[in-house]
Amino acid sequence: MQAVREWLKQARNVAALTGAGVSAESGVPTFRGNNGLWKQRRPEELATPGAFARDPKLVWEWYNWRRGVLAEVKPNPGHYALAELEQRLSAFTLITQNVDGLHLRAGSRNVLQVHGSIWNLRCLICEQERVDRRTPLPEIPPTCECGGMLRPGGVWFGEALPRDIWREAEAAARSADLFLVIGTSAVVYPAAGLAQIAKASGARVVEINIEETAISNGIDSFLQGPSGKLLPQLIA
Ligand code: BJW
Ligand code: ZN
Repeated sequence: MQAVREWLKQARNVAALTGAGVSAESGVPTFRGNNGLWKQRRPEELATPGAFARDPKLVWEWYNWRRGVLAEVKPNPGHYALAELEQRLSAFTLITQNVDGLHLRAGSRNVLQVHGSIWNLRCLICEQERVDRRTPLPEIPPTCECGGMLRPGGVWFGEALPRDIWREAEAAARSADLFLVIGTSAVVYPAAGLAQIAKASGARVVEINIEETAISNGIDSFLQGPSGKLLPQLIA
């Protein structure tokens, strides 16, 4: 921890990649943890265009449940520590795989939501996007004024990430001299590849997680523990 604090002090350009683990202490279930499985279904069975085409109501029930959970929770000290870090540093980019919006609620401003937002809905026919924060939604699946079915706005398996946001994320990974990887299993690409991009571009890579992950070997430091505890310690 002491060495990482020093690296943070020396760093001119810091980027962080967060995953579901950063919101776990707020009470948001992770995707691959023991409590992450909704009705025993893996995310690969629900977060795909094929699953939605087969059974839109089932996929919407999953999202309705998650939206309901999110309506009840608050950012935790880990989210607030990252917002504070942005205030202190001249260059800080927060790249998040999370669709929950908790970083924004904690006050982070330079946030790249590479997997979109759970509060955005998109029409399958006219492709118009809208924000809808109602929980539960009054109608499942919800429909657009044009009559088309609305889908959740997040990025599913097999879909491209939003192009401009992804470009910014890659650029942030390339220009960082310190790259933090927090609360992600680092198995979902291309987001997980940002750590390798940062490393190859010369950054120190530090991981914060309660357990080792797919990228823990070959990074500069692994801090084991909950991010809601370790992030406030790191910036203290
Ligand atoms: C704590 C903690 C605490 C707990 N403190 N830590 C084979 C090889 C490589 C890639 C592929 C492949 N086959 C297919 C692919 C591509 C695929 C992929 O990566 N698949 C792998 C699973 C194999 N990727 C894609 O399809 C992506 N698109 C793509 O590649 O497009 C190509 C393309 C180009 C051009 C045209 C068309 C296509 C898209 C991926 C989209 C992922 N979507 C989801 C759903 C988002 C919407 C929603 O939320 O509803 O994103 S799936 C889900 O996984 C979600 C998450 O963002 C993502 C990552 O999960 P995350 O955040 O890491 O969560 P967990 O649960 O896995 O981990 C939590 C971690 O926290 C754990 O490590 C815990 O230990 C830790 N933790 N408590 C700190 N208190
Ligand atoms: Zn429409």
